[in-house]
Amino acid sequence: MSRADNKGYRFTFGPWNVSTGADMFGPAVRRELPFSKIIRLYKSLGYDGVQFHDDDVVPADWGVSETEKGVRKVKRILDNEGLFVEILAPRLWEHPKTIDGAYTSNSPRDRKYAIERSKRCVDIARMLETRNIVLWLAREGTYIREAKDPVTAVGRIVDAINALLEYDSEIRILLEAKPNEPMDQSYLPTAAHMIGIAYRTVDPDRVGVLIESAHAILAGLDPSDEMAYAIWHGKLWSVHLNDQNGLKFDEDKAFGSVDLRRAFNQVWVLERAGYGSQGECVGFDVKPMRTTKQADITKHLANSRQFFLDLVDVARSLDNELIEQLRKNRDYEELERYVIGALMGKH
Ligand code: XUL
Ligand code: MN
Repeated sequence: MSRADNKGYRFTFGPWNVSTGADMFGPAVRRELPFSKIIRLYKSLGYDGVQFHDDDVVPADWGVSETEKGVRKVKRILDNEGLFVEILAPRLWEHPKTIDGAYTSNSPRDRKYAIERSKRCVDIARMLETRNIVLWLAREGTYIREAKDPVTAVGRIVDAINALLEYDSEIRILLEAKPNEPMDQSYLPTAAHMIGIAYRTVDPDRVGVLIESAHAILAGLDPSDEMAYAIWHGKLWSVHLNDQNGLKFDEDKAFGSVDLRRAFNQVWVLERAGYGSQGECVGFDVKPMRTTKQADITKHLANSRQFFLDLVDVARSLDNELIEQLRKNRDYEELERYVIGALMGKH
């Protein structure tokens, strides 16, 4: 599929998005596809690049030379498929040493582990030729407020980001906010919190955000306004598009599958901002339904991309002069009819 089929956008997803359906209440319902098979699906699904966690590439406990060898092997597979790597993220929430958080753990030994593991993630990223490190601060928060000192915690997160910026002068940090899950409350629960600390790091120009639709919705915010806020700061460097049906666990539903108008507004804000012109990718973070059969394990990815492209068509079909006129006349009833009509294919 060419860039024209993708309407100028570059699409990415991570191997974890081809999931087996295991959840808190039950085991896998689909076979796990080996990495070599997942990688071969990308191009046929119309995707251009891959998002990785560090241990999607090589196991976290491998030594230096083993790691280098393993990463080179993955790079070869990617090159053969014509795929680039968009982002690398250290999976800091599964290790026994990150039970009480990573950068904000109360244990100095565990905080040290988290920084060392993140530096190793930077090394893997550089070998895979990406400068983009995503930090989803999964366990940086508390189950009970009294468990950690919240002021110290913010400082510790900034110190960790600084350590990575100083470790490699080329990398960029993309902070991914999520207000809860797995924690009861996360520190830095929204993109705006993240952008706030970005300016207090040693190199603010290398710290931005990745905004996930569902995470913004879980914070009670509209994802398109969150994206607009980051765009204004010049800090929207990636997105994880998906959808979410109300305030519950992070559902990672197919993009546009719950609220089409909310999805349209995300596409529209990205379109108007020329998102992608600086190399930014349209990433998805979506799960198949648990009921999905093995043969359909990638349908949610095909659908999410298609819904995005169809909404690009809607955005491009709008009469901007008419919209400005309706805004000027404060005729928002007519503006609503016009937008809903466009979404229903009426003009
Ligand atoms: C978790 C989530 C992560 C990040 C990458 O909710 O979204 O998969 O996107 O670590
Ligand atoms: Mn995500």
